[in-house]
Amino acid sequence: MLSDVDLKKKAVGEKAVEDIQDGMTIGLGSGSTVYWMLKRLGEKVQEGIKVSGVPSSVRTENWAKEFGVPLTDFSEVNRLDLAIDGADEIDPNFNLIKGGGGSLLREKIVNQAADRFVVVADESKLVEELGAFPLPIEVVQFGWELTAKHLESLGCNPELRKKDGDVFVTNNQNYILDCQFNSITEPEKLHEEIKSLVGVVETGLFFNMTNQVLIGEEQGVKVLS
Ligand code: ABF
Repeated sequence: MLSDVDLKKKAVGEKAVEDIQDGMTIGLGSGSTVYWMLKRLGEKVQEGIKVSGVPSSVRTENWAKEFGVPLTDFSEVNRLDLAIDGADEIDPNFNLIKGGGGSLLREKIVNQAADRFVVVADESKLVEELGAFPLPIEVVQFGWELTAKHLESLGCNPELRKKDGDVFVTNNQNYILDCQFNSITEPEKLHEEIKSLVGVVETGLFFNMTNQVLIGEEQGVKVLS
């Protein structure tokens, strides 16, 4: 039995597939809403649509294989027609916090390679201002303690992400520091400040990238563009 939130994720993930045309190359995002997009896309492949996707995480790659979505990579394509991905927070200017699932680096690479980037989310992800969700920052393992100290000077309290009691390691063999900023009024400025710190690989701040947001809500799917 699917929960109300899962039903909203399913509806919005499936809705996003309606934009996918025969012959497209697709950026395949990560997360539980994208799961439903992949499941529906697999059904369309069964019905005969020809697509190929670049996965933004190993988990997405495994789901795509499970659902029969053909895969490609950046050795074969250098542009994507459309990327579809989830988010942890979405502000009114379509600035995003992403990375709750630990895949932010590949997500940003994939989403930036797309001509159109569509975010799929349940209504709980809509916020007036970014920051309540701790900002995920991918850092190299070497000297992460020093990188955390530098981040503290920017006004957050970095937490090394753990999973099942062990330190979480990303698909790129890096660590994630989750940084609670509470209020992020200038995402681009904060992103640049963080990226200037040696040891930082990428931040979970996504701006000037999102073309459309599909929101799953009680009444159905709302399209924000
Ligand atoms: C992914 O979607 C991540 O960036 C993010 O953590 C996740 C959250 O979305 P969902 O609620 O669909 O799991 O892209």
